[in-house]
Amino acid sequence: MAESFKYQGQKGQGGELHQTAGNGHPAMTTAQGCPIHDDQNSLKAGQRGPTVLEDHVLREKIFHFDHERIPERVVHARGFGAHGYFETYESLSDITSADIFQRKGEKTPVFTRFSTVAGNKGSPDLARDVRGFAVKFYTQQGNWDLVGNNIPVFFIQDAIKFPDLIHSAKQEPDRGFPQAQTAHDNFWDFTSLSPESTHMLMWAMSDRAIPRSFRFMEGFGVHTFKFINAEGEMKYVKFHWKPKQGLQSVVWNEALKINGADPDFHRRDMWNALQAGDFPEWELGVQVFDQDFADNFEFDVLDATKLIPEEQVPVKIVGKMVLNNVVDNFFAETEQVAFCTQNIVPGIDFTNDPLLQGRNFSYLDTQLKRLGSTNFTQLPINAPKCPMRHFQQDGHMAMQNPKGRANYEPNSWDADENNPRACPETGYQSHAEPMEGSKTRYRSETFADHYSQARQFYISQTETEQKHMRDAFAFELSKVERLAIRERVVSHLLNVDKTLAESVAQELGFLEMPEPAEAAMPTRQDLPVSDALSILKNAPNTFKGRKLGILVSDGIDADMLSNVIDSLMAEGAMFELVAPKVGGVTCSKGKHIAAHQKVDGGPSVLYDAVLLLLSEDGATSLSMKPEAKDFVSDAHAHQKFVGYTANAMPLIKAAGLGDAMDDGWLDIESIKPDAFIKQLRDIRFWARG
Ligand code: HDE
Repeated sequence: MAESFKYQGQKGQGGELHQTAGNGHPAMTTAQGCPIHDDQNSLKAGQRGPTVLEDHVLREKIFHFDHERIPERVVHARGFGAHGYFETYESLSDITSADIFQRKGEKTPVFTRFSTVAGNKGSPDLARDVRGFAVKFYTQQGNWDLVGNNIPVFFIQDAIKFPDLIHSAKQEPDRGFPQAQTAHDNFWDFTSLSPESTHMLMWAMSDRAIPRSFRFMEGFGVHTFKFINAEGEMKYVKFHWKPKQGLQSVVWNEALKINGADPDFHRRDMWNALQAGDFPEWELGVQVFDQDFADNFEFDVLDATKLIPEEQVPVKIVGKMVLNNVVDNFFAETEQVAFCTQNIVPGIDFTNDPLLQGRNFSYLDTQLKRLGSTNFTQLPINAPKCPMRHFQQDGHMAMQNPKGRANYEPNSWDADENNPRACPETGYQSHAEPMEGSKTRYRSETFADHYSQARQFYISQTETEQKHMRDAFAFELSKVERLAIRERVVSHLLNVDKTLAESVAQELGFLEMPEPAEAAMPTRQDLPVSDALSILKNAPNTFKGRKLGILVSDGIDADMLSNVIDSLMAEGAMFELVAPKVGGVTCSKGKHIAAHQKVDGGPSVLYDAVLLLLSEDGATSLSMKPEAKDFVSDAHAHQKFVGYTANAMPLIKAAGLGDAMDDGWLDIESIKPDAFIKQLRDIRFWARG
């Protein structure tokens, strides 16, 4: 099209004089720009007569509505995205020519989407599941997509098994349920018939699979990638994201209840943090190693079911990502963002990890299915922010249509901005890795050890975390109907850790123990504890970014409340007031304060700790309400710190906890609000057991 047309003699460029509704709002129009006279009544033959086919406004509106949905992602359907930037801490030019890692202090825009894997788009956030952690870096040499997870290993070693893995995890095909849960026969049947899954299952049954917030979890590139420097030298690299907020998870019974109380818990948390200006940050770390290390490492670095312990190859921090902006439109950005593992930039390369190789096909293919056109790359969220020019053309919804005559190469047309050429010096070059061998369908024997790192993960956890894992295995397997599948899982656990296997078997009520599964290789007993694998050993020691739920009633001490709030603000923490009525409460001195939640809409599972700030009358009246008793007893059961004053005793007693108050119960009148908030830095009172 020639220069865009400008209306003459009118305000602006778009004929706005015609396009106002006359009341400060712009005019509503059809998609063709025709102003609409009435958007609430269809065109009828007579006041009570039939609607006429001629009604172009109705037809266009309903037609567009009918086509609003696009296929949801086959995995990672439920996600939440945010904008931000990546800041490079130092030049890595000695190991990679990747443009993003050349200049200290440079900022590169990013878009990050977090997700669950198995559930459909409308499933609850707190499913026990792996979380996707996908980052699109809009670098000056093209988009680099680091499409990772919050767990550093994966269930399978070869991409050809992925459709089976996902079929087994999602709803069973005959009944269409269960939704967003691996606690069913098909999943445990498949994984227990695929011993390579054992290591990942340990992570999936750990608290990593029920994070408190996207803000409080790590991310991992999972595969081994390559860094290539300007001289063409190669080093291997594994990518890590470390949350500056610290690591934190919820407990399983809490997760089950959060899913009911607020199925949007994770996305709401991220939205609120971004809106409040509390921008989450992750540092990017790299584990860099050479061929010599790879050759001597106990496991194959191409095997995605294995990690390299940080104690063995330290994680070097090379930059940070800050998320600082919500999307303007969920569909346009979070839904239409198309991550592709094949989106790579000069200086970074793939390895022969057979899982990664398969992914490089899958992501491109899936975007075509989801977004309906090869031109999904032109959508603003997917388009590179650097100059981009090639001879690909046309197709559905082509919107970036170059001018000029040259659309092939080689050509002898003038050198201009529409006539690009390949760049032999600076263009992307694959690492020239020598290749040999017979074409074969074969699983390398270097992939055969399925249990040693599973064991290492288990022994690296604290006792509290190990108990959570045992309970998770027992919970999931209690939902498996076929005894033979339960037994098969336990037969693998026997190869991991005997006490783990026995305690799961006991919880499930086995009458006898199965034999250990036949192992391709014996489990190594010599792998050392790796503290980096535990969440609790890396506890945040801050209440910043966490939320206190304060149960209040009429007649409370306003000074005490404002002291608590001041201490919370100083810590950088958040709070909500939970009251019998959302309209709020009137304090002892007559001051009225609005509440954030009504008590049955603000259960204690939504908070990291709770405070019972009640008048005696308030506590007595709340002690009649089951939801108020649940508020207290759940907080206690989930090993949370509970702050209280003597006035709250009628409610505490009604919740049956009068004799259960341990050191995790803090009388804020005696210890004072400041000390109370400092105590909350421990996050949970695990000693409660
Ligand atoms: Fe994915 N994966 N995946 N995956 N994956 C998709 O792509 C696939 C794997 C991951 O927020 C799909 O756009 C195969 C590992 C994330 O939009 C699909 C294999 C890891 C996301 C796909 C894997 C991931 C996806 C579905 C085995 C961690 C969400 C929709 C070879 C390193 C990205 C889509 C977003 C999404 C295929 C294994 C992470 C079907 C074939 C390992 C974070 O293409």
